[in-house]
Amino acid sequence: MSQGSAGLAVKRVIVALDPAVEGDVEKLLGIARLACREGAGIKVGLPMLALGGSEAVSEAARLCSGGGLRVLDLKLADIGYVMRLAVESLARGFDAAIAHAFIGSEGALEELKGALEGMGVRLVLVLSMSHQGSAEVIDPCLDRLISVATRVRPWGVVAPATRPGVIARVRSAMPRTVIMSPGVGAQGGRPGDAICLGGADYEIVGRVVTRSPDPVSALRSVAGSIAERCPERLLPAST
Ligand code: NUP
Repeated sequence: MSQGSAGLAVKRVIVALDPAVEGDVEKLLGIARLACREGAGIKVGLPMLALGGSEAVSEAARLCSGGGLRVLDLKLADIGYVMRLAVESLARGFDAAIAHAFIGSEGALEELKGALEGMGVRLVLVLSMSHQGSAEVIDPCLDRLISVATRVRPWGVVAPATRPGVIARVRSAMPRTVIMSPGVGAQGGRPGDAICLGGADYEIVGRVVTRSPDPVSALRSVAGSIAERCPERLLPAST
């Protein structure tokens, strides 16, 4: 593995900042800075909102304003009007916001996309999830979810690092859409499976980095495994 491919690989790793208790919030905000400087960026969601409030959510985005992708993961699944209210108060300062594809376009995703566009925030749609229960309802509908996404034309989609075959299906149906893949490490996905086997653009890693006594080394180690497995896939991500 060359220094060059390790450097490119680390720019494909997004760190999920999910505090478990209120006392974690400050520590994770510290990791936000490093994840944006060293890695591809950060993802924050309901645990940060619940334990740190909307101030902590905005602070995470602010800490990364010098560079790095800032993804707001509320996995929105509501009517357009309500999602618009939610993103207008929470998504400022973020580069992208995640919603579920299964809610459909008319009255929901079209309106959300319009609201986000007005704020300069890009839409990311969940097409499949990393946990096993995704096989119960979501995965049997994958083709329909892809067809919703093809109509809505989000900037990115979420597909699971725990099932690279699903990512590969999404990649072949949506060759130019950014794919982000959670489930690496704590949920059993091997670092590199999503990018090297599935064709994802980014791997999302939470606990492996945030619960490590040495988050920088943990981040580099995930990147090192990706770089070792498929250096040829690591041209800079298109965005
Ligand atoms: O399918 C999904 N699975 C998943 O784990 C979609 C997600 N957005 N996530 C998120 O990725 C989850 O909310 C968490 O923030 C992160 C995974 O964290 P970890 O299992 O690496 O700690």
